Amino acid sequence: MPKPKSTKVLPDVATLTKAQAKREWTRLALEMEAHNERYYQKDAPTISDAAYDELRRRIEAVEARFPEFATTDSPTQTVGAAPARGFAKVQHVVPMLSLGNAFSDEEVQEFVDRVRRFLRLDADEMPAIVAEPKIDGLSLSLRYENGELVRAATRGDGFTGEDVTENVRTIKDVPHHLKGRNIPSACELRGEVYMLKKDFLALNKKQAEADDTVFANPRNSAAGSLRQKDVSITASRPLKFFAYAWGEMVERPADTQHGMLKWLADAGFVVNPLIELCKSVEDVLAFYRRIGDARASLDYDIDGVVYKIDRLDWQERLGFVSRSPRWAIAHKFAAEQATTVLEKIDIQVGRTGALTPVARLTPVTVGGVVVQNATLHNEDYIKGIGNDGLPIRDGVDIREGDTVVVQRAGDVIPQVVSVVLDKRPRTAKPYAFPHTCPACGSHAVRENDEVVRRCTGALICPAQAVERLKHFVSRLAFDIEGLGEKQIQQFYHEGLITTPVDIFTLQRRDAEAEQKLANREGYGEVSTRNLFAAIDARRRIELHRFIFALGIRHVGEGNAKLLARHYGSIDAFREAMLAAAVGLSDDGNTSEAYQDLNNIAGIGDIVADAVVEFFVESRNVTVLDALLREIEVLPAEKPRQTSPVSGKTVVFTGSLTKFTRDEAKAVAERLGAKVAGSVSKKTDYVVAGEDAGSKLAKARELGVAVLTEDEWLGLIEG
Ligand code: D41
Repeated sequence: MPKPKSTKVLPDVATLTKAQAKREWTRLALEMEAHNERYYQKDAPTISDAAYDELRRRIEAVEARFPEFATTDSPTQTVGAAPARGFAKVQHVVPMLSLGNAFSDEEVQEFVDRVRRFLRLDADEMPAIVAEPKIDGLSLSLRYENGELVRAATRGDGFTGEDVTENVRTIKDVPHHLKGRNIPSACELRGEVYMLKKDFLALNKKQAEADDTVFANPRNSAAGSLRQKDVSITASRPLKFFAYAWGEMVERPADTQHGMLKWLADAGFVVNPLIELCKSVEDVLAFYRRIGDARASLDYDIDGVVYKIDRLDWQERLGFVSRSPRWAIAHKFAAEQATTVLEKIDIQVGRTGALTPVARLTPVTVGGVVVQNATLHNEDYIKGIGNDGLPIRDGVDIREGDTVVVQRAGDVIPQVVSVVLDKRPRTAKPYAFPHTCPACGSHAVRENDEVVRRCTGALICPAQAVERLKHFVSRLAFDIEGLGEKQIQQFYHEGLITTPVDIFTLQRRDAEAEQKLANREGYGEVSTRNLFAAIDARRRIELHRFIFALGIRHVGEGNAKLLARHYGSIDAFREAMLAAAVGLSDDGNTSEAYQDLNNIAGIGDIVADAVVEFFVESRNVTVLDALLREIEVLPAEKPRQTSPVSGKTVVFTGSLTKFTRDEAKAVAERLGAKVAGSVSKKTDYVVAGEDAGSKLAKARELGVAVLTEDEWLGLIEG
């Protein structure tokens, strides 16, 4: 049963004991790692850059107090994440550094002061600084030998990236041969791959129409487009490239940053035309404001500006600390915010059944973009509890009618960050998060410790239908040849297959249809016949595949096998689950059927609850029964029936010395015994280890046979 979540308020780092700090550090490190993976490997961040920076600052604060935590595997010491699988790894000859951040004018002034102190410049000497818009794309390193492009690699963790040479050759802005004079015999040139905002929108539109991946922002779209195994897909995507840096460089063609940029342009690269050479901190800050004002009207996303000391000999003297150069810094833009009215909260159901609340807003311009919708993340976020990297509101809930502050942090989906309580209408009521799925009406549940509420209508929810059908025909489930994800998508959109049952009635319906499958574009007699044959071949299916195919949450291949082995037949499974579903109440589930399910070795509360929830939704059962009229589910290999304990109910109690509780349970079940948690009249044996207590007493009282561990072993081996 879901537990209410408590309000989390982060304690001040300065007040933590060392043990508390270590726990906090571990929590933050794990969280950062997960975000890194989502950002770098999956191109699917779930928090804003600002929230990520906040996380990073907190872990840095912990490490500042306890420097011993800052080990080499701390996320503060590693950039990005190791390369994703699928592409060959490439070592960067010169590592790709990361950039320190400045969030205020003062921090920029401090950066310049630091540089001047380090270089011991005279009081009146100001280092020239190149200011560049910071493109929100992904960095790339290009290796040229004798002027020819030989290798292109993503940044990866800064040391090792992925080989994307063939993909990069399709980007028009990347020259295959360098032009002009002063071409070094070998060099690594670096810059940012990005996508224009308008190209991103057009691509997403096309993707949505094809029911293909829709990207959250131009950056993810650029990353996803670059890292395609099929180069022709990359070639079809409008990727662009700005050059701004270099790694290895055998002979250097210039001795300033701006000279190098000029050389890059002469060599055939696109260099951002907004880059400026600044002579004072005032110049630099004026540039920051000008670019900030122009941000919304630029054709591409930027998330700040970068300042670099112009003289390369000074860059060399300044060197770097940990992974960031002392001679450069990123001046980030604050997340853009605006105030508006939250008119209504809608619930969207994702492809996997997650219920996500969305704020419908009175349209408002946030940093030049009109925002009408914003994410409210989840149920707890609306209540103002929990944080997980999200803005903290300490119990202030969000209500329909509230005036709210909306934030757009460059790349991520706009979010509601706070409520203007002074403007709360007197009539505003706390929002009641629905406990039923708005797409299908099924019960929507939260698991222990999960913030997400999910629809349990696995087989009937239209929001989840395509995903479920894909799962249903997948390799470990029904594995129907010729009926893959693509065909499922197509059939679904044409209304030919909307539930799993439709797969098995397809041929019958086709026989009666006017518009035959065989007459369709892309189909013919042969492929239609093959498809029907492949479907027929799967009308007999093993129980564990069938259970897996149902798409019950947490029931993967392994758990499906455990369930199949335990229940043996689809009828037994179905009956038992219906009995357990009836026993479900708000204070848990005490039915015998549920206990039996929960007692299966390897099946815990979470899995048991998920299976029962599936059966609580009677329409799932209707679809299941309809399926069973079309197919035959083969019984599972039953545990040995002939063992001396098959069919017997056993209770283990006390501390066992010959085997662990789990082992004892697994062995007993393999031999066909049922292992129970408590002693009743139905118990056949109680196996008592040392210090057995109340269960042993109960057994004696009821006259149940009590065995020592050795006697039990003797029994099962005999
Ligand atoms: O436009 C950018 N995203 C950008 C990123 C830029 N204009 N200059 C950059 N310069 C560097 C150094 C100073 C380390 C050569 C960068 C980055 N780094 C960078 N991007 C991501 C991590 C580091």
